[in-house]
Amino acid sequence: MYAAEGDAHGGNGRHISGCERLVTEERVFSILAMLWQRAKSHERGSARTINIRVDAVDPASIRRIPPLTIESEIYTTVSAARNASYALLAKGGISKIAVRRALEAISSLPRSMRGAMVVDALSGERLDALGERGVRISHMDCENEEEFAKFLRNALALGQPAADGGPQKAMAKLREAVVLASKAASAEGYAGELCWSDDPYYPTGYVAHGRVYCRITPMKEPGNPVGGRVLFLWPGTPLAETIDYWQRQPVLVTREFCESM
Ligand code: PML
Repeated sequence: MYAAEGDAHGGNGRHISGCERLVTEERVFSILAMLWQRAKSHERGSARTINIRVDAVDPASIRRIPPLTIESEIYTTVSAARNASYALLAKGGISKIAVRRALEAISSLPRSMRGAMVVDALSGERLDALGERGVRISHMDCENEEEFAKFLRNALALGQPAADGGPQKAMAKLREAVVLASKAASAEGYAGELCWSDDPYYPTGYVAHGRVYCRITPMKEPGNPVGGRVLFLWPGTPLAETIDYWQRQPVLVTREFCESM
């Protein structure tokens, strides 16, 4: 689902909400109602354009993957938090210049993109040619909702910044971000990710590298409505194949894998 304030096709409407689900057919109707509700009563406004696309997925084509391990770091200023992302991404081998270019690219966006920029993990060069649209990671969800929620609650207990608008909102944001980041990390050539929300009242962002998802607060000043996402790839990665995997491969993030790891 993609919901916007105005004309979502022309790109003129301000983004309100986006959501991806992968569910059994019996649940589709109730999920559609939930998506409608979410788009119409979002705290960013009531959407005037809502695109909901439903694709049938062959269960045999679904890839099951474990979630990333969640860590958390809290800083007192945005610059300290952003500086921390250099050290964290360096653990995954991502160069300083690539992180600097990614931080600059997100902070200088005039408005939030629908998808992610894909950037070379060493040179920091943007690799995709998808402009303002970027790459939208799609066709994923978590399996075993209750188990997954328990996993996320444990992670939130690591540190819940008050500025995030309460545990319910943080749970919802974390759920979606961990599912997306885990799928991103399961692609060939993936090196890491840097992201913060376009929600003006949600300053927590994250970096991911290897098998780690590290929440970092505050990645932006309160009230700032622009967020973004950069996916880092190792040089030589077959770009078209990796983007195709991110956009089309059905993936379920499965908590059980995590317990056996
Ligand atoms: C988004 O809203 O698009 C990004 C959410 C980042 C979530 C960070 C977290 O709470 O772990």
